[in-house]
Amino acid sequence: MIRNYTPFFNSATNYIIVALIFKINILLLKNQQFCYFISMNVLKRFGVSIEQDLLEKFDSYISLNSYRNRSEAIRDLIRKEFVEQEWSRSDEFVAGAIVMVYDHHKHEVVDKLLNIQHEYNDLIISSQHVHLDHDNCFEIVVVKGKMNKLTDLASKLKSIKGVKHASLTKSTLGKNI
Ligand code: NI
Repeated sequence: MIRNYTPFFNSATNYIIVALIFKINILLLKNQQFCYFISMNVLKRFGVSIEQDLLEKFDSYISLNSYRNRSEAIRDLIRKEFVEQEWSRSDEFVAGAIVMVYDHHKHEVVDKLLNIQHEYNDLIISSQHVHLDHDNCFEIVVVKGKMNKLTDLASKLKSIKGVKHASLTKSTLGKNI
């Protein structure tokens, strides 16, 4: 008995079917990614009830801060609240910047500032030093790490005699907002 055995990939029709299935799978995969991408960024609308007085104040705030519309201002306020929340949890990883002004002639201030920055070097991403005038220096230290360690570092820098001003700007790594 002669058996007419045809391997699966031996006919043109099978090639076309396999190619079509492959193409459909690729399209489905792309479509899923596309849907996922859209669902991550989709804008949702919701109604807000608010007292007229408060709304008028909010509208003044919007124009004062150059927002294009209320939605943009609300989004920013919500994100700001989330950043505040991150900074309220001591084990949260955050980012920020410490800004300082000091007189470099006074009380070995430069040595002390450098020693502390070396002590916390794992938190410091970069720093920039600007000579404001003959006496005054302006320094920005960009930091990233656990919230409690960043506040420790800022406090230590702030407390050095000769530092005229120091502030910590609290920002975020952006993953949770
Ligand atoms: Ni300087």
